[in-house]
Amino acid sequence: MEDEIVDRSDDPDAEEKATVLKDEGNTALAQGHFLEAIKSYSDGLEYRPHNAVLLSNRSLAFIKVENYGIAIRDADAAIAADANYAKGYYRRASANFALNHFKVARKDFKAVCKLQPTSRDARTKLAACEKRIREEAFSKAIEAEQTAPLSSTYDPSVLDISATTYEGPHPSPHGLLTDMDAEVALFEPGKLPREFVLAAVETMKAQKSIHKRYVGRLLIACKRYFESLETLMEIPIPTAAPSHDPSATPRLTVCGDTHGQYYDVLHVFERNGFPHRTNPYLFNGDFVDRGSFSVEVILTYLLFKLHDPSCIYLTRGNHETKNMNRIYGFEGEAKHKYDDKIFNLFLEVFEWLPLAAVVGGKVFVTHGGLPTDDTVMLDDVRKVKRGMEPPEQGLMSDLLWSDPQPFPGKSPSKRGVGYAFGPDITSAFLERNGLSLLVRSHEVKEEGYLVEHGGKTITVFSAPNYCDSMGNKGAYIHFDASLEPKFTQYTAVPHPDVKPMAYAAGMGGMF
Ligand SMILES: [Mn+2]
Repeated sequence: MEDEIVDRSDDPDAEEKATVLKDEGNTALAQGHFLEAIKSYSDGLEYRPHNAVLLSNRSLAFIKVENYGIAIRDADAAIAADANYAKGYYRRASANFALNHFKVARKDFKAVCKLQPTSRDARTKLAACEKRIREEAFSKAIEAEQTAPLSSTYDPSVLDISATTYEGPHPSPHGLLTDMDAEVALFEPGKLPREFVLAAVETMKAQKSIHKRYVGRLLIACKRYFESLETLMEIPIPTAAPSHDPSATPRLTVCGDTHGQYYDVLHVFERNGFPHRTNPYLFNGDFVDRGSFSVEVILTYLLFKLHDPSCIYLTRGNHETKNMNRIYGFEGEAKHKYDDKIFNLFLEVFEWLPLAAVVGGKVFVTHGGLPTDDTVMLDDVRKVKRGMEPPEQGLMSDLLWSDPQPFPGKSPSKRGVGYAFGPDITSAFLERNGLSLLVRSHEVKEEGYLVEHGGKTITVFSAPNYCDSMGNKGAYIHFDASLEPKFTQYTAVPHPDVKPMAYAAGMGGMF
């Protein structure tokens, strides 16, 4: 990090000013204005650089924007400033928890329990951490047994659909089928009727659900389909205009994070047309978590994918992962709206999502950013193995987690996974691979997008007013045959009254 640190601790009113800035930070944090909170705490730290409260509060604000790496650094400093300040250990434990470093987190939760022997919350968190360590040990133990994936044993046919109580649509134009083979055949890639997909979208918009039997079939079929794809997709620019708007230039639409904001996704479709082979979309990861309509978002994408694989393309984001889903709501939501098995089928689908795409032969698209190793070629990306959660480090983690930085070179990531890459790294990667542009997502941007690295790196983010509190615009990009990016911005639309992370309650304020 190259932040300028100014020391104003000699200011005669330093104490007072630091307190005012801390209060401002706390107010911003409570309103979900995380970036403003970070700014206020940072300003306060110029007056009181070793204030444990400011450091620990900024650590929490960094956790909120998933910058676990710097959150740990701040918590370290808070603990160094005051070894008896329990929140310092608590923040460090939370950040390590998000990074799957459960044993390290356990040590800090124990310290919190020792400092606050009567705190029920501290004991609950320690217990949650212990549970995670046991689960990890258990899954390592059964890994050796090569158990069959759920998708190969789960049989949706046993799930009965009551013709009298189910209000949602049926995939067959003839309604509810009794011939299960005929039903399975409808869930072949390219076979799922568009009428069913559009009716399902309307049903979910009205907050009604699609039957579990159909969802199960969809997930099993999608897992198989994604498994057949390469890790790196080649996506062409269409040669014909969108059928819904014949006067428009033929284009591909690229969207960034949508994070369970279903009504904003529908708003994009309203403005820009539904996915269709003449109006294809690429959604660049982070479909789920945060927003409480994540099930609706991912089901909509998968339904279109199965209807016509060339109308929508999906890359995996760092939130299409088990640990993030536990913390940020998708696990709770999927289990609430369906059940444990359906959630596990979602995880299997996520594990097989492609990690990157080359658009029009020239534009590299991936969720996070570029690989650490500066010899990496597109062929190496193609060879990345999927079917697993992202490892601690390596190409998959870099693609899912990295962020650009404005200055040259590489730095340790503020997130604690992946790294930060400068304009020189981007230019070298593009040149080495005969590419012209990097498009990535992964970070909220005030305008919905940001162009960096002398025009070579674009961040696109499609969740407006992220978490119902960030005030940012959303954006999407059109790429026509010229491959010149054309941006469209939009603001958030209202949604039913379910707050972000409504299903993440189990983590109780840690994130
Ligand atoms: Mn992300």
